[in-house]
Amino acid sequence: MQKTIVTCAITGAIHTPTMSDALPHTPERIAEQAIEAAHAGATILHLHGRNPDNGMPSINPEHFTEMLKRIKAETDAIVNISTGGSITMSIEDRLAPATAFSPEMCSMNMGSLNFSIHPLANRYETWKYDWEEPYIRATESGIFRNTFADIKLVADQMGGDPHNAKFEHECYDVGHLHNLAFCLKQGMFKAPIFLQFVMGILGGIPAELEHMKYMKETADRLFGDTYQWSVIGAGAAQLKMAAAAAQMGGHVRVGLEDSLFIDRGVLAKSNAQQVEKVVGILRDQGNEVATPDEARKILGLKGGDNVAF
Ligand code: KMH
Ligand code: ZN
Repeated sequence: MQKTIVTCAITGAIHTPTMSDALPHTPERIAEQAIEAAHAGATILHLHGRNPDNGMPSINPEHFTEMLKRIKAETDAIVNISTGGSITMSIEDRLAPATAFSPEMCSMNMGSLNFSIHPLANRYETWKYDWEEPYIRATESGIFRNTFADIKLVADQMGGDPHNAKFEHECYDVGHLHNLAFCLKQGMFKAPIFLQFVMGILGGIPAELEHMKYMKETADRLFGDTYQWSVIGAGAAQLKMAAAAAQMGGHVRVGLEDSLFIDRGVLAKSNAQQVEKVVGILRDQGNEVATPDEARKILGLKGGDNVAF
């Protein structure tokens, strides 16, 4: 059986500092948690930046420089830099960190959606920083914009020379797989493609096993044997979806970007704690975790020496 690639998404742009003390928001803490996650078995580290003063999502390359250097010095993990930024940012701004550091991988969001986290706002009475509550509530009327022109821009900037990055194609619903099939026909991406089924975000497909099966069947029909796939079960669905995906030949993604929890109602202490737990589940059910070099072969990556950090 093919080995399982474990992605860990360390901080993201969904959760805010009030929601968990474990969520890292300085370059030092993001680097520390990423390194611990890699040592616990994470093959790919999916990274966003944060402003160290207040934890706001950031695309300022200054907030990436030190963390990327430390991660590269202390791990062999594959670095994947988000081009999703946060849903309020323009596509040009969202590209800034990936174009500055030329990682082996970067994310690529395959369609627009009502990416909404506004129900979370009612769980908190006080907030650490003033920006957090309006940021969360504003998603009720926000759209995470990823038009075909936006997708083409990311493909043009990151897919060919000089960056030659492999994309993590974030697909939040079945239609996004069809968007990707259309783009492939235009010659925008090289095989093997790496799909990330993002399940359980309000505005996207729910995290249910029937839906995962249908996403996989659709991908089989559209992409044949030219693709690899992984799953994000957002929130409480994280480990259930990961375990099921691995049994179906898929890869898995965990991390505090997608879920703050380690168990029902129990906040995770760190990203590494989630990685340890999923690696244990994978081993118990007979899946072997891929090393970074094994994943580089599976995904056809350019190699960790060909990055700009
Ligand atoms: N936070 C995930 C649900 C990106 O960074 O491009 C989606 C994501 C997007 O990871
Ligand atoms: Zn992300």
